[in-house]
Amino acid sequence: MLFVAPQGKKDSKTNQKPLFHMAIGVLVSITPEHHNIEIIDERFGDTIDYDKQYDFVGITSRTIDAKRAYEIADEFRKRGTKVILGGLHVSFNPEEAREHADCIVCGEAENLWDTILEDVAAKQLKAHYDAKDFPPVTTIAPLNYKRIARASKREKVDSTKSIPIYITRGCPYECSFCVTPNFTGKLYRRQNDEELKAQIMAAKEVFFKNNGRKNAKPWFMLCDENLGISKARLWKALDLLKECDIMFSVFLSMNFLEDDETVRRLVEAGCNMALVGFESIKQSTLEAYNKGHVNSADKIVEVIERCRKAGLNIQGNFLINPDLDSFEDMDELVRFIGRNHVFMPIIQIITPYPGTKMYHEYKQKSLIADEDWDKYNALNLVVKSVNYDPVSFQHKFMQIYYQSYSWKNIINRVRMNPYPLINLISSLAFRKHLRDQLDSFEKNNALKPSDKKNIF
Ligand code: B12
Ligand code: SF4
Repeated sequence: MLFVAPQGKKDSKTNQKPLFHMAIGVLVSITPEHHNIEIIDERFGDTIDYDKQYDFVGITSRTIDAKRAYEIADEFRKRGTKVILGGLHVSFNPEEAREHADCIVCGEAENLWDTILEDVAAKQLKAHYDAKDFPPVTTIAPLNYKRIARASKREKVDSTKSIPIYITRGCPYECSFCVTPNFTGKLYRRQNDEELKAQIMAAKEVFFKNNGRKNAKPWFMLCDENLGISKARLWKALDLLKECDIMFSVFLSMNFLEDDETVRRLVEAGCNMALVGFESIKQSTLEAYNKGHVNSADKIVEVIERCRKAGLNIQGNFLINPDLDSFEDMDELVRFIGRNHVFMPIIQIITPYPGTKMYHEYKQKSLIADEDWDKYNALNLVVKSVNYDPVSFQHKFMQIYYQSYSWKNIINRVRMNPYPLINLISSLAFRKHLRDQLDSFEKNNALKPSDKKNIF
C-alpha cells in the first residue's frame, strides 16, 4: 500500500518540515507488519509514480492540501487503483471528497483500520467508514519509528531538523477558530511513560545523526495539540524527557507558563521553544474567540519575560480579524512584538477552517467569501470584510507581518532571546518568505509597492 502526504499549492515552503506527517506515521504504525508500505511526502519533494501497482493508496488531508489530495486521488483512480481518503479536511467535507475516492474515512483511524484492511483483502471495501461507528480511541498508538524510516526512506537529520512525536492527543478547551474541540478534543489521552521512552530511543537511532558538533542533541517537535492540560502529568512527562537527553519544541497554552516551576522544568527537560497561541493582545478579542479563560491579555508581557529569563523562547501566535481588529490595532501589535522581542512571531489572518465552530457560524451568516481551499494557509482573507476593503485589509496585514521581521526587530530578538542562532536563522527565513508574499500580493493586485527599504 502507498500512503501519500500531499502538498497544496500555497502550503508554505518555509514552514518547518518535521520528518513526516503525523497521520502517515500513525497509519504506518498501526498496520500489521506483514503488509508492505511505501510513503510519499510531497513536502520533501518525493514524486509519485501513478503507474505503479498498489492494492490501495491512502491519502491524508488538511484543508490547505485538500485540492492536491483530490488531484492525486483522481490520477490513481484513472488507472484503476483504489483510493482511500482520510484526515481532517475529508472528515468535515465527506460529500465533497466522495467525488474523488473509492472510500472516505471520517475521524481517527486507530479503531477502524483493521476493519478496512480486512475489507480490502476481501474485496469488500465500503464507500464510507466513520470513527463514530467504532469504539472511541482511548489510547494513543505508539509510533513505530523503525518502520516509518524504512517506508519513508528519509535520511537521518542533525539537530537542526525536527523529529515529530506526541505525548497526548486532544484539548478540553473550545476556542472557536480551532478544529480540535470538534475532532480529537473531547477525549484527552496520554501515552504511557515506557512506550514514550522507547519511541524516543528508537527515533534517535533511526533518524538522528550527530554532525560532529560536540553536545549536539536530537530535536523533537512535540505535536501535541496542547501539552499543558494537567500540571502533574506535564511534570511527569518532563522528568521523562529530561532522562532522554533531547531538545524539543512544544505547543502549550499560555496559562501553563504563568507558573515559574513549570517553566523551570520545561527548560531543564530540554525545551528550547514553546509555541503559544496568544491570538490577541486585546482581552475583548480573546473573549470573542472563547479563549478569554485560557489567556489573559495583560499577562502576555510578563509570561514572555519570565520565560526569556529562564532560558525559554516563546513563539507567539497572533490572529488578525477584519471584524475585530482595526489598522491601528495591527500597528499596535507590531509595536508590541518589537517591544517584547517576540521570538519567531506568527501572525495569521482569521481563517474559518471546516470543522471549527467559527466555520459553522460564518457559513450560516454567509460570511465566507472564498472556499478555494488552496487559499486556506492563513495568509489570505477568505471571509467577508464589512469594515474594510478586503484587498486593503490583506495588504495591511501582510505589511505588518513583514514589519514584525524588520532588521531592528531581528537584531533585538537575536540580542535578547535565548538560542540566538535559532532566532537569527528563523527570522531571516521568515523575512525572505514574507517579502516574497508581499511582493507577489502587490503585483497581483496592481498595488503600489511598499517602501520596504525605508519603512522596514
Ligand atoms: C502538529 C501540528 C502541526 C505541525 C505538523 C507536524 C507534522 N509532522 O504533521 C506543523 C507545525 C508543521 C503544522 C503546520 C500547519 N498547521 Co497544524 N497542527 C498541528 C496539530 C497541533 C496536531 C496535528 C497532529 O499531529 N495530529 C495527530 C495526527 C495523527 O492526527 P490527524 O492528522 O488528524 O490524523 C488522524 C485522522 O485524521 C486520521 N487520518 C488522517 N489522515 C488519514 C488518511 C487515511 C487514509 C486514513 C484512513 C485516516 C487518516 O487518522 C489519523 C490517526 O487518528 C493540529 C491540531 C489537530 N487537532 O490536528 C494542527 C492543525 C492540523 N494545523 C492546522 C493548520 C491550519 C496548520 C497550518 C496551515 C498553519 C500555517 N498557517 O502554516 C500549517 C499547515 C502545514 C501542513 N501542510 O499541514 C489546522 C488545520 C485545519 C484544517 N482543517 O486543515 C489544525 C487542525 C489546527 C487548527 N487550527 O485547528 N501543524
Ligand atoms: S487551547 Fe489551543 S488546542 Fe485547545 S482548543 Fe484552544 S486553540 Fe485549540
